[in-house]
Amino acid sequence: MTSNQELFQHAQRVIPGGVNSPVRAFKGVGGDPLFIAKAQGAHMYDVEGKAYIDYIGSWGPMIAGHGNENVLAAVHQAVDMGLSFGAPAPAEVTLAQQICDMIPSIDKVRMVNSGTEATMSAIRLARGFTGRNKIIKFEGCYHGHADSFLVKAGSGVLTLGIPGSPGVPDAVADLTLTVPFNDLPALSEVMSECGDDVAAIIVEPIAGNMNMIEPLDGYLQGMRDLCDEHGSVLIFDEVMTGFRVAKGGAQALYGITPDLTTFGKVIGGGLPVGAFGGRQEIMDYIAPVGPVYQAGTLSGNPLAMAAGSAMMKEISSEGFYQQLERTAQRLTAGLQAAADAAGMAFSTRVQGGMFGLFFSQKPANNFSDTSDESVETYKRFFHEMLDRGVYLAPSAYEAGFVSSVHSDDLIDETIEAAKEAFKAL
Ligand code: KE4
Repeated sequence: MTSNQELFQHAQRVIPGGVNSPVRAFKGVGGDPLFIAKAQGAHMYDVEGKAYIDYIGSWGPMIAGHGNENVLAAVHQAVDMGLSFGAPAPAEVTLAQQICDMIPSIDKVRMVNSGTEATMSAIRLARGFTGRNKIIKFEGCYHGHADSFLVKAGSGVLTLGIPGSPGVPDAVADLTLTVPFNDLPALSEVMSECGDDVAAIIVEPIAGNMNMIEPLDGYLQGMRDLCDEHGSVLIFDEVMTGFRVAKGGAQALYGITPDLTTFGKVIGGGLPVGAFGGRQEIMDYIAPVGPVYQAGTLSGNPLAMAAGSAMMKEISSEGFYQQLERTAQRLTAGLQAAADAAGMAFSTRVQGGMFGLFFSQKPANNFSDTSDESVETYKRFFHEMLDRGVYLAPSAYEAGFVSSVHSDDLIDETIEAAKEAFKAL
């Protein structure tokens, strides 16, 4: 049996950092990553055979648990029909129709292969549709790794972007304005300065990449109003919140209609799928109907479409979200009670099957609210829980996820582990 350590040493020789996505490397919590051999239900099993109750769920897709029999059956059936055609296939139409039926703001949707592709394409579409170049994003929100998003707030009112990563040209970063999340006056000020040059405002309607931060009352409506006032496209990046916080996503939860929405994760059922969609007037600007080019060899891949379509059926089953919310609330209430009993400064947030854990008396409302001390405490908590067979997000800046197969017994087992972990901190 190859150990986690042996695998990690080999992986680092042939893959940068030994991982194919940075967060997996445990840099956010310290220590070395585990290599997962298999996953079933609410559990993952590392290559040394140790079981973990899984609260990342592949960062959101595994909302019906690992190895859901209906999703697997759909993929097995599709495998025998062919792996990829590079030509239209019925499954693409099925999934597109399901998304249009479930999300009222969407008339048409284009499939891609990742959340990054979805947000990158949505920004290009908004620029093509408006003829403008500037975009606005929010500090602490993550929209994938396209150049336009790897930008941090510059100084000054206009918060002109500066590259957030080597390799992002200044010329690109200059077009991205970054504003604090949940600060409507700051957004209004920027829009009053240059709103008529802003192609789009892109936002995670619930920010899940700086832990879990919900919009303050009126914030999203204010954003909607500013876009209407200046003719900018409002893009809800629901790659994480879509079909996760509610069946209709965050836009259903808050009753706000974006112009475009991006998806990923759940809609692929675990296979590589992203999508962007919105009202027909904008979506018909995309090639081949319109002039904005966007393409992909594996977009609409038949296996991925089969998995995604089966997943859409799964989450549409009676009572799916009521049970998911009950499970997540049982978890967060139990963790809060355990933390209180241990005298820990601790708070939580929960919506649908998504939750955030904060080592502070109250949850954060924006990126700057997160203290170094709370991050350090989270790191220790992560390892205390991992040692007890509970796999949380390996970063204090991530949200957590439950699935429909996280039973009450597994939630209670998690809470018992937390009682010991809090004492050990
Ligand atoms: P992908 O390109 O990783 O499929 O999606 C990018 C993306 C876009 N928008 C939002 C709101 C997202 O959360 C993401 C990706 N989420 C991270 C987890 N916070 C993926 C995990 C990773 O980077 O490995």
